[in-house]
Amino acid sequence: MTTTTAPTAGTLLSEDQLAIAETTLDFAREHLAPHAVAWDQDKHFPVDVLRKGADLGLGGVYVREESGGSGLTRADGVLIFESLATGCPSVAGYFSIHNMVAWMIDHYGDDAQRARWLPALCAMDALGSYCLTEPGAGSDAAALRSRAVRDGDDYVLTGVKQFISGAGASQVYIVMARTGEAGPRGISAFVVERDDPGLSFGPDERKMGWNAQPTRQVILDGVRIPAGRRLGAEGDGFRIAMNGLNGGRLGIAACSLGGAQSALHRSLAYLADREAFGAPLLDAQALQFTLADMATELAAARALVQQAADALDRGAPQAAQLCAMAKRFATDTGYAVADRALQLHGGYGYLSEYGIEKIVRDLRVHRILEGTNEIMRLIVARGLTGS
Ligand code: FAD
Ligand code: 2MC
Repeated sequence: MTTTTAPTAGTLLSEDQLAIAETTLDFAREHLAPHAVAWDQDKHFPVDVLRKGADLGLGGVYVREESGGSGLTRADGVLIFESLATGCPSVAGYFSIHNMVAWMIDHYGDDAQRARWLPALCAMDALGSYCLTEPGAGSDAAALRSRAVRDGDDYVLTGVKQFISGAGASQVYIVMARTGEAGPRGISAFVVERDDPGLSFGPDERKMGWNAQPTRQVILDGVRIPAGRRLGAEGDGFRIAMNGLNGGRLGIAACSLGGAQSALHRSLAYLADREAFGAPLLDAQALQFTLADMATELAAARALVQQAADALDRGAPQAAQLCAMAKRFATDTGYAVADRALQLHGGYGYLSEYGIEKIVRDLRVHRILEGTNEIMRLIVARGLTGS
């Protein structure tokens, strides 16, 4: 059964983009979807499958080709992350975070930094994590308290980072830490490696969803790193972190589209097969209208995500606002669509083996991480009011 809504439904897609989406959809169908429920139940982080994805260029999606990446655009990236999420939103979400880290090193790093980390990141022989949130500073990220103190040719980092995706499994950690005054301008970005003495991890958090990847504290206890591990200038760390998140938010938005798209497809197949009152449930117009609304809302969200990706590619001044709009709208819409898919499956939607409740649980956190949807509204409102 085909639907008019899918990652490939955008009318403005080029031949290359259609090929990218098809290749990634095939990867998701073959390597992610068949295992997604088991990985969720076993809390298994499929690092071997991530490396298979890297063979297709998924480890450095928007790392420049001269740096060893795929050199694709954000508009390509959202197709990729939506396609991956049709197989497993949790694994797709991790791919998106890893790519945010790789892009930040390519974009803000110097030649030595790119040479040190990007080959392994692009091959996904090394995984990346992004460390902004702290126990006392989530939405108000500029209030972070981790410190990096200059000591000769080194920095010494001390603090705790909370909720870090991939922590423990990743080799490369971009850590935002305070080097100066209070507020956003006193923050710098650093690359910490897993083997650096003084780095340790909290226990893997027990979560509602996103179980196919670890979430742990990253604990920095006097981690001494050479000054050459600083990304960009002192005091630039908050800007670097925010610019990374603009693209990251699009990745999460796209993952919501993919998860919801999969839930919609499954609902169509289920209702065609399921009989009640002497006919397939798909014949009931009330349910057809529900499906029509789900497809329409996904198409609208996809259009906004693609518009925001295009704005980011062009460096448009309103790109950050559009990324926030897209993240807010696509993650709320994706969650609502997945929840309706669960309802359409009746009691079976509530059972783990159908995979629908897992999509709902995975998509719930997209409304929280990479900036809550309240913070997305704050960003949009500041853009509107000029505050
Ligand atoms: P708080 O900031 O305490 O917010 C609590 C509530 O208040 C929220 O509803 C929030 O929207 C609301 N609120 C706060 N301020 C305002 C305001 N001004 N106006 C209106 N409402 C407001 N972080 C990383 O750095 N790296 C990661 O890899 C990472 N991965 C994560 C993975 C998971 C599974 C989870 C759950 C979180 C992850 N995070 C990560 C952290 C995530 O980004 C934060 O949880 C999020 O930014 C919110 O911060 P908080 O949890 O401290 O909530
Ligand atoms: N893009 C580019 N620059 C940005 C930006 C963005 N999206 N957001 C802020 N900035 C700049 C801003 O322009 C300003 O620059 P300048 O000093 O040159 O004027 C600077 O950053 C400080 O910004 P604000 O004055 O707006 O800072 P404030 O503290 O008032 O608010 C806020 C910033 C709330 C927008 C920011 O703290 C935020 O986005 N919070 C949410 C935190 C978040 O998203 N965490 C996600 C963690 S990662 C994760 O969850 C994963 C799963 C990986």
